[in-house]
Amino acid sequence: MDYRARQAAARQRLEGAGVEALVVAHLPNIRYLTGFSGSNALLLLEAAGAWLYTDGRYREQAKQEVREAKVEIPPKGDLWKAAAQRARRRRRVGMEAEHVTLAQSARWRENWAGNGKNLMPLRGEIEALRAVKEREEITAIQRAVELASSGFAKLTAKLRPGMKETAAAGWLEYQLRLAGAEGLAFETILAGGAHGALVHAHPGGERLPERGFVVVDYGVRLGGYCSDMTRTLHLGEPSRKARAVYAAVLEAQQAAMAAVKPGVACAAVDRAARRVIAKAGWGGYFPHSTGHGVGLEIHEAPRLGAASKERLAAGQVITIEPGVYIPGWGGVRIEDVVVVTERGAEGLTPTPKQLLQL
Ligand SMILES: [Mn+2]
Repeated sequence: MDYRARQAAARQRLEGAGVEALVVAHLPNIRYLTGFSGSNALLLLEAAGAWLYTDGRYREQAKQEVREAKVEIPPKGDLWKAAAQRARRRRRVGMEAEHVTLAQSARWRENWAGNGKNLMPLRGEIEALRAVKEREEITAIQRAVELASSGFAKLTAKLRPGMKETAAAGWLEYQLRLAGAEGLAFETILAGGAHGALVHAHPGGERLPERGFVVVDYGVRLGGYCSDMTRTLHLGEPSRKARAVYAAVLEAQQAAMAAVKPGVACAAVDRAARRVIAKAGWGGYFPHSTGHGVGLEIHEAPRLGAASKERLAAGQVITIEPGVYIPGWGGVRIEDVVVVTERGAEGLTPTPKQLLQL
């Protein structure tokens, strides 16, 4: 990973925003700019250099991981005071408004503010850089996606009607860990029958139905990068309605993938999926956006929803995941990770998408 180039790009954005320094508080952004993966840090990025503040627990880890920044471990763990004092000669400083608490910003002001100084709330500066992936990042995401996909076949070999959702989810997660996952990218969603109609259902004491859909949405972390996939399988013989709903979601997913191209509005990709589902008669049953960027975080820029203002760019890695959720009946969602290339969407998820009956 080229931390020097990333910081150079970040400094250009600081210039564009008219600030002399940026206080980076969001840990994934700090990791992106310096390689540091600890759970407590603050980064001060200036034209002349970068200072990373952390605490004594991370002395050794910071030595091993941090690139292109000076590491400082302030006494009493007061990262905000130390960074503010370092920046005291700067008059215009940007701060990550979406990632700083009121208490932290007050601490900063106590140790920095003076006459004519300007603290500028900034949003999404580093996130915008992170949206477009380097080749090495795409490879890391692809590895995570392939590891996760390998777990799906192991799950389907094990799933039976009557199995508890918690047991099924736990078995899947254990297989992923055995295969080398560093962790899960988010809490696994595994929900059968009517429970699957909740978009973010958490596996509970529910038992999988004799006959009905099972939604499985999960991801792993590998090399710091996340994967994200959803497959919906059917236990027993699918009804006509079940086949129709599944076909509509699959067609919507393919329509959205076909709409992916650099320069295309993210909202247009969302519309492509929504149009198919509406035409099939389930327009009122698709309550979430069509996808999101994935990388160091499970949800990152760009967002692919009706209200998105962004446009796709080559090198972005996004999910495409339309769904239909019918209360009291069940849900279907199909989700792949794709890379935006000049030729269109390049799918990374190898698991087949035709209706799987167990
Ligand atoms: Mn997702």
